[in-house]
Amino acid sequence: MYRSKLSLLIVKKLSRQLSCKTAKYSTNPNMPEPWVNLSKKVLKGKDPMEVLAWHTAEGIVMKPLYTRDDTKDIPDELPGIFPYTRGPYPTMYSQRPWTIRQDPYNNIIRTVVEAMAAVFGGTQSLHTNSFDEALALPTKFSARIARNTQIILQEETGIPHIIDPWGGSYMMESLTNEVYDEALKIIEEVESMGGMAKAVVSGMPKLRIEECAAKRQARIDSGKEVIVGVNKYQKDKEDPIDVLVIDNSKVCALQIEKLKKIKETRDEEKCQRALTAITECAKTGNGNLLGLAVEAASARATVGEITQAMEVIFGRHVAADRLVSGAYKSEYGQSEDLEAVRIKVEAFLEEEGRRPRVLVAKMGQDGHDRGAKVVATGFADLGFDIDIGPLFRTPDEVAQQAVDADVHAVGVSSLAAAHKTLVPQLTASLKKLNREDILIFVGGVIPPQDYDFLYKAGAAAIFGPGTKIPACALHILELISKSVHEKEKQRI
Ligand code: B12
Repeated sequence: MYRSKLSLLIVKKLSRQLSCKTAKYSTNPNMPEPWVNLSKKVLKGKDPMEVLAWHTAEGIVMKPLYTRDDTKDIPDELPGIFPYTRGPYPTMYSQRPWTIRQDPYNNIIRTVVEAMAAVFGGTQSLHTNSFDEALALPTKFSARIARNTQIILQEETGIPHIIDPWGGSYMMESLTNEVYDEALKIIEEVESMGGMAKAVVSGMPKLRIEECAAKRQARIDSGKEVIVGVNKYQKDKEDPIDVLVIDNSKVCALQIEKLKKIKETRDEEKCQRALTAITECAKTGNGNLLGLAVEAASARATVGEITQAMEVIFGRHVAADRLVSGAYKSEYGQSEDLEAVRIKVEAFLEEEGRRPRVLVAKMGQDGHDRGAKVVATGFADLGFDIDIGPLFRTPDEVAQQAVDADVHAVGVSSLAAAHKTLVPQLTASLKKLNREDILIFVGGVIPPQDYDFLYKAGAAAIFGPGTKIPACALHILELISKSVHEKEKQRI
């Protein structure tokens, strides 16, 4: 109920801001008479529905008061459980940095706040992260806490039983409005490019995401944005924490076994016919590729075979690797930290005749490229020469690219837990090419208990989530300088 003059003012201001049309009282009869009378008194005789109702940025009419009657006509079979009338918004990783490895129990608190925000916003699909998310796949212990976060919100707090708990909040609605306006600008920009498909081909959406990630990293690294336990209130020493260990080779053997069984037991002729139909459709353009892919999958063709059937005609997509430039440095602002690294990079250039050169590589089936791009952008802004490899490379391909570009080091970004397989293979590939002198360092989601293994397998340094880029760059520069000097000594 809006009793105070302040709330009235706020609502009026909001109404103006959102340029709302007022909804018709007659279409919303469920407002109890005593409330209407009281409101009229406060509003000096004006109809509350005329004065107080407004449209949200999404165009939903918000009445000044909701009662139980408002939900009585809502069908039970609405998606989600309780009547979520603010629209279907799946929520995952929105408006958040990322779950953090340092002082990881803080993630439980972050997740509660984020989950509550999502529920307040009327989400219909909620993902709550496990507190050990930046270390590995969740354990049963951490997954249970993540799950219980949802159940507690659902069954203990009562929040989901209120249609719009923040209804009337100036802050919420003006923020929503801001998001709406900003999103609309991007949508219009995409439209002006000829639609999303064309925008994707141009690389624009990806570049924007990367720019945003690089800026955020700069805000965190410079301490402008506080992450408790990472850039403020850090612990002197991180406590060891139990993480889920998965035996990669066992999973790989099981998967191969499963594929073998499928191929042995399927109707091979039917499957091949379905795959040929896909290739034919790709060639002639006649037919529906998606429908044919479904048919092939029903005939037990694998995803690899289905995409292969198209690849013979279309080729395979390789994303263009363009690097955002300047975003990290400009967001970080003038600082001694950055200047110190930059001066050392310039000194290296002076001494060696070229800048420290690093290939940032992604191997295997790991498609997480944000960290790799953030690091590449940050390093380039600090004066490094950066090559960035495409996704899904084999260790041999990465080694070849490293040798061709004559880099000082390969920075492997690994988030999908294949580091124990791929890093030793990369070491072997470089050795095969007689370039063991090229340093390997690794970044990403690497559980601390794997560090020793990786050092033994050839990694010169390891950097996890929360890595501060200037410190990391300085460390790598020192390693490169040391290795270059050793090489020179050997030559003499
Ligand atoms: C965002 C995200 C996604 C996005 C990725 C979008 C993209 N284009 O990158 C989406 C939603 C697509 C996704 C998909 C999947 N994901 Co995911 N994802 C994440 C998440 C939440 C954040 C990763 C991220 O971008 N962080 C922000 C960047 C800036 O940080 P960063 O990469 O860690 O980089 C920092 C450091 O690590 C380091 N660094 C990183 N690389 C390098 C390289 C060098 C050279 C150096 C010096 C430093 C360095 O410096 C950076 C700055 O500090 C992580 C969990 C987490 N909190 O880390 C899971 C996570 C990586 N995903 C995971 C999984 C399982 C998946 C899926 C398999 C899920 C599924 N079943 O489909 C798929 C796989 C997709 C694929 N093909 O790889 C798991 C991997 C499990 C593991 N390692 O054991 C994680 C760890 C979550 C978890 N605990 O379960 N994911």
